[in-house]
Amino acid sequence: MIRLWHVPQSRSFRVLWALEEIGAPHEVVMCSFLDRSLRSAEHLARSPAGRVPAVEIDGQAMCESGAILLYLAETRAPHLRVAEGAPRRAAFLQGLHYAETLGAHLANLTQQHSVLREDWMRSPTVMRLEAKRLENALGVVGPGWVAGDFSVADIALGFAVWLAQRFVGLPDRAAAYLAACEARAAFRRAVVRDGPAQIYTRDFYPPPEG
Ligand SMILES: N[C@@H](CCC(=O)N[C@@H](CS)C(=O)NCC(=O)O)C(=O)O
Repeated sequence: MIRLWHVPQSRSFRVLWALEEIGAPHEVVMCSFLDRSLRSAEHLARSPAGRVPAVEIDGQAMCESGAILLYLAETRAPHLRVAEGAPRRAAFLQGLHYAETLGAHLANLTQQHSVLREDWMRSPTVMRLEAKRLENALGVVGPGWVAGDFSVADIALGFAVWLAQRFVGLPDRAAAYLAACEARAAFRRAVVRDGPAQIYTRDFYPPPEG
């Protein structure tokens, strides 16, 4: 049995979506950023930085979403990855990791807009800069799947684009890519299972004027 520690709207959505694509038996442990549960000794043993996703899988603990996606594909869904030596391998790896180029901007924007509660804690400069950098980074995304066929790289990247629309207007190609992700039944099932909003309470967080 696979066990996933999950917080709604976080990177653990990637694993939830992958599990829906694969149809692997699993259990979801719903967690919260609002209590101290991710800082418990038990959780830190699974995820030393106290984050999600964390999984127990095949008798091991894993806590990096990209690594979990790749491991799931390798062990349970070879059709969702491009094998070593295959022609689209480079594109596959590139897409899987490019998701975290977007992820870095998304994490900064989330911290500025949502985690920091008081205006005086926030930096309008950082908010504008990160939104611009995110917009630029989205310019190369889509409209087709990363490596020809749908793969776990699209789960990593699709999640990032899904979040990005909360902070910037998506370029047309990225919007078409997101629409293709949202059309997948497994994505829609994962959205239903994601749980009540915990991080984002607004659809759009515009950069401050200036
Ligand atoms: N590189 C990790 C990052 C995991 C991560 O930062 N998760 C965030 C949610 S998206 C988290 O748990 N944050 C809680 C915290 O920083 O305390 C991955 O891709 O899984």
